[in-house]
Amino acid sequence: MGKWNLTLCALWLGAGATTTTATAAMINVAGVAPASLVITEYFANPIGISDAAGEYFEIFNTTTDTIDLAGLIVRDDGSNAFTVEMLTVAPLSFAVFSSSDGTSLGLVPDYVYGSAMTLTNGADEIGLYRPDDALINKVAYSDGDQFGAGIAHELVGLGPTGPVLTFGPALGSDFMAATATLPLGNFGSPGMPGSTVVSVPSIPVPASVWMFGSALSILGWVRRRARGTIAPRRMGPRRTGNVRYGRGRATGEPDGNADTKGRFGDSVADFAGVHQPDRRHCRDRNWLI
Ligand SMILES: [Ca+2]
Ligand SMILES: [Ca+2]
Repeated sequence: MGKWNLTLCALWLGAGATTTTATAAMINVAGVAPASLVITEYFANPIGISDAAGEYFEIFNTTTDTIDLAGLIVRDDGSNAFTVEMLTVAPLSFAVFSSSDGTSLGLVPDYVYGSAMTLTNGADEIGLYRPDDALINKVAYSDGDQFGAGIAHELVGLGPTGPVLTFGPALGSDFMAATATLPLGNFGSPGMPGSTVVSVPSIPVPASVWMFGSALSILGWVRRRARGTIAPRRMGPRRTGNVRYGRGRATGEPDGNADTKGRFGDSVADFAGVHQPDRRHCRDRNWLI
């Protein structure tokens, strides 16, 4: 087992080293390019609950890096504004910002901004800005429930680089009505694509993941082999019942052994009196030795 342990340790160390180099980088929002973050959904007018308990908007990280959002400024063109204190969003992943803890709609927001911002049911804006006030992405709409109360607005499509600037349905055709159901008769897909077509490149599985999986497979095989649950490879025919041995049939064991099936592990003596194979023959068939 020492050799196997050494081999597995080498694989593990190799996998770890590869993981370090293959892991996506962490970048701060202060250095992101426009459209690195895109607003993919907003919900301004929930039904069955107060606006304060149900408003939310969703963003998507279009890059292959994790983005540290600390310092991200979110504001409209009026006086609503807040700055994100601590949040990261994984590559090619969504993050949900909500005015509440999301309990009423059964969602778990990534960030709660409270009363710092409201999504007006009429005209309003949601803008994402870097700490230096450079625009990352912005939605400006003139009708907060263009598709009816209780229906969130979902971005129609998200391309490889994301839109430079996205507008609400009243100012363009970028958004459509959400169809996924939420509690209390609402519709939306917070934290999920919903009907939004996401066609950004996927992240390939790092080679380290494959290597680690292979190492685990090898380890499992070695452990099963050591426990004897994996039999040595047999060169002869598979035996599942009474064994045909030579021209006879092992139906009894004159030496008194109870096993009459001729299973793997039986000794040659089990067949004493029934048939007397020479050991070379047994070794060639790899059955009894
Ligand atoms: Ca509202
Ligand atoms: Ca969504």
